[in-house]
Amino acid sequence: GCSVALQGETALVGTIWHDVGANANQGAAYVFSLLDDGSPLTVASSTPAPNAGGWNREAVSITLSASDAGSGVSSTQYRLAGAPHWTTYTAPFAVSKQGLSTYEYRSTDKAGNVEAIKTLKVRIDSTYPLTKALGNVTVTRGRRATLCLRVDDSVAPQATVTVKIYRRGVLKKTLKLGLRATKRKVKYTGYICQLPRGTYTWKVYATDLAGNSAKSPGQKVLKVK
Ligand SMILES: [Ca+2]
Ligand SMILES: [Ca+2]
Repeated sequence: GCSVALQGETALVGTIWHDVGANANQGAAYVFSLLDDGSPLTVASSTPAPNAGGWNREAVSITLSASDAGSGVSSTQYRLAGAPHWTTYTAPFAVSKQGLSTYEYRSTDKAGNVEAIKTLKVRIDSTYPLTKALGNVTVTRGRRATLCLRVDDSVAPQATVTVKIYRRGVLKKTLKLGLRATKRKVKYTGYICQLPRGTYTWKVYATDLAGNSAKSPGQKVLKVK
């Protein structure tokens, strides 16, 4: 006898003619079972797509697309990571929870091969940060100023912070503080002040990881003497 390994979606029915005793050319039909030992492949995508840091500013729709080179996809399932039960995927589903949601998903083919579980992380932040300047500052020209500030955000653990210094509404200096942890005081001492003597206003701007910017920057007075 012989065995034949086939991968494919098309059933194969063969007719093999062979001699059986005196009755030459007696026919016998054989049905070959198709071999499928490959798992399906599922790809998850978010609409709208997240930004480069993996964040969305609004609810997203999750699409699971499955394919199988052998017997074909039987079902696709998903669940929140750690949840006891799988949900059968039938159509794109919405995620609107603020913060991080981790989903697991997988597909099964018609031969019973189960795909290894994959993970999808969805990060949503729809709120803008709040900024505070924590005190008026006095600095001698040519010396370091100490600027104390704070950024609060209900979701984002970090925000990109910028301080802008104005005189009578005219921007005189921009200080880029980069990514800073939210919900804690920031004491910035990196600015050597070369502004002319006088009274200024310093304002704190922040943009969270999803791209939401503070609406009304916190501000205090800066005196250069
Ligand atoms: Ca397969
Ligand atoms: Ca936020």
